[in-house]
Parts: sequence; structure tokens; C-alpha cells
Amino acid sequence: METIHSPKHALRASKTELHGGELVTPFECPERVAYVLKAIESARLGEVSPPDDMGDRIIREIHDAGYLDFLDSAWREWEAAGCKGEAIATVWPSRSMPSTKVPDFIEGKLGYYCLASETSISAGTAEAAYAAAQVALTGAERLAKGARGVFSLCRPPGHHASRDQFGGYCFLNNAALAAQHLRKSGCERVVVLDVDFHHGNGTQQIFYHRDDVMFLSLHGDPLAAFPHFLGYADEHGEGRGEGFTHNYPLPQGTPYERWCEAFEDARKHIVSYGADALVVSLGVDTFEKDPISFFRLSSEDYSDMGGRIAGMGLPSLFVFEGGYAIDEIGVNAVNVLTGFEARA
Ligand code: 7XA
Ligand code: ZN
Repeated sequence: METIHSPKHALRASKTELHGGELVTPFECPERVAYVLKAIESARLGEVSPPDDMGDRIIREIHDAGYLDFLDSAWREWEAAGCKGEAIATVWPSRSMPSTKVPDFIEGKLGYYCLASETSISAGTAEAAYAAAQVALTGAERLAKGARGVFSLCRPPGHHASRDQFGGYCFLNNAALAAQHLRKSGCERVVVLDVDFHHGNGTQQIFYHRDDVMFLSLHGDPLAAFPHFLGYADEHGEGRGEGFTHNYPLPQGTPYERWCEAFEDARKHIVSYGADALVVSLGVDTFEKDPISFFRLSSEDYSDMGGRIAGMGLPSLFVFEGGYAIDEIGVNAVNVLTGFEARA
């Protein structure tokens, strides 16, 4: 299987994450990619190629223009305001002050365009996010040209990024961009299956009113897990999108057998939808040793997961999302891909 990868991911190297009331070194760090590349090489998965620059047409279809301008200028404006640390949102248009005005000053803009304050904006963040988007779009283009399976090794990840908000380590929604590109390349129906531990709130929001992209997510119950405010089982889509969103919130300690029950239900929806292509939001933070999650999948389970995904018989693009157990992140991600190839 071909992997698409850009060294520009390393431009996203923020020093601070707000975690447990402290500023810590981010879990979502550049080393994650180095470990995955090493595992790709050890497993002889296949060629690692750079992305093409596919421009910003699809990015502008998925994301809000004001939000994209904000991402481009946020770090400059933060520095110009004399701020010394990294840019962290501290104030929001919350329930008691639901303004829709976009403030001029960077402090207000950050609150307007941010959904969660653990994620700081640092020098190079916008460039890295753009490169990750190109990695996803290039993977989608390979699928559109006939590839059966491709791995887009995106970093920073994307599935929490909504049309106009960043957070949860995400800035541009790589999986949504890939799905949109597939739609524009002739696929009538595209599925995004999100197997990251966290609910893909951004992807759900982007496609919530659409029937041409089905979104399904298996994740930690938002009552107990980030992002807390989306991802419940009673969210099914709205308008034309009614019936095209399916959420499987799962409890603390979920073992692979329980995860598979949810997967099998999701699989039935995917098969009856009659999709032309599948985008998998591939996070491996469902792993038993992940430091910020609570499922109990083992490294071997990821091989089986890949086989089950291949069993649906769809051209599949794997878009990398989360996973923070750094020693095993590579083997877990690559197990999904080799498991897929063994059954594809
Ligand atoms: O898939 N998303 C992630 O892996 C990032 C989740 C961020 C959690 C932050 C909780 N304070
Ligand atoms: Zn995650």
C-alpha cells in the first residue's frame, strides 16, 4: 500500500497543551510520525510518496473563508499583540453571551474560531495543517484514479476541525477534504468511517445535512470522553442528511469484542448505502495503553480491524488521526493497513 507523507508536518511543533490544569508538552507531537514511518519500513508496507499540491479549491468548499484567513494570520496577530506564549483561547461566545460577531482583536478571534482550549496555535501550525490537507487530498486522488487502498499519513490530525473551528489538536478536516474530493471526482456516495477513540465532531458537523457522504463513528461515550458535546447515539443527521449519521458511543474499558459488535452494525449501514469509496479516520488511541483514552484494544486487534474494513470491498483511504502510545503507535497503525491488504 502506498503512503502519502509530507515532512512539513514537523512545522507543527507546539510546546504547550493545556492538560489537567497544567501546560504540558503536547501528546500530539512530531515524533508520532517518525514512529509510524519506521513501522511502515519494517513491515515493507510499500512506497512513501510526497503529496502533490492540489491547491485550496476543496479546502474552501469545506471550510469557512473567515476561518481560513484566521488560521493564516493567527500566529502573526498573536505575536504582534505582544503575547509571549503560544496562542490559547480563553474566552468564548458561550450560552450566556451567544454573539455571532467576529471580534477584531486576536483574543476574541481565537475564542470565536476555537472549540477547545487544550490546542495552542504556534509558529508553523497553518503551514503544517495545509500540508496535511494536501496529504489527504493526494490520497483521495490516488483512490479516484483506481487505487484500492492508500494511507494518508496526516499530521496534524483533522476530525475535530469543523467548518469554522479548530481544537482537539485539529485545524483542517483532512478526512472531510478527502471525502469531498472523492465526491468531486465522480464518486456518487462516499462513507467516512471514524475509528479513532474520539468522536469526529468536525466531520459530523460538516456532513450533517448531506446525504451524499455518510458519517459513522465508534468512540468513547462523550458523557465521559472528549469532545463531550457531540457524538451521541440520537444524532442521525438533519434535512437531506437525516439517517446518514450513525454514532456508537462506547463505555469505559470497551474490549475489542464489544467494539466489533458496534463495527458490525456500522458495516450493515455502509453496505446498504451502496458507497463507491470509503474514507477511514484512522486513530489508534483505542489502544489499551493509550495515555488519554479508555478502550482496551491490543496490537493484534488492529490487524483484525484492517481485515474487517477490507471485507466491505470498498476502495479505502486511511487518513491518520490520533494515537499517543508512542512506542506502539507505528505497529498499531501499520497492523490495520497490513490487515486490510491481507484481505483486500
Ligand atoms: O482524536 N482526537 C484526539 O486524539 C485528540 C483529543 C484531545 C483530547 C483533549 C482532552 N483534554
Ligand atoms: Zn483521538
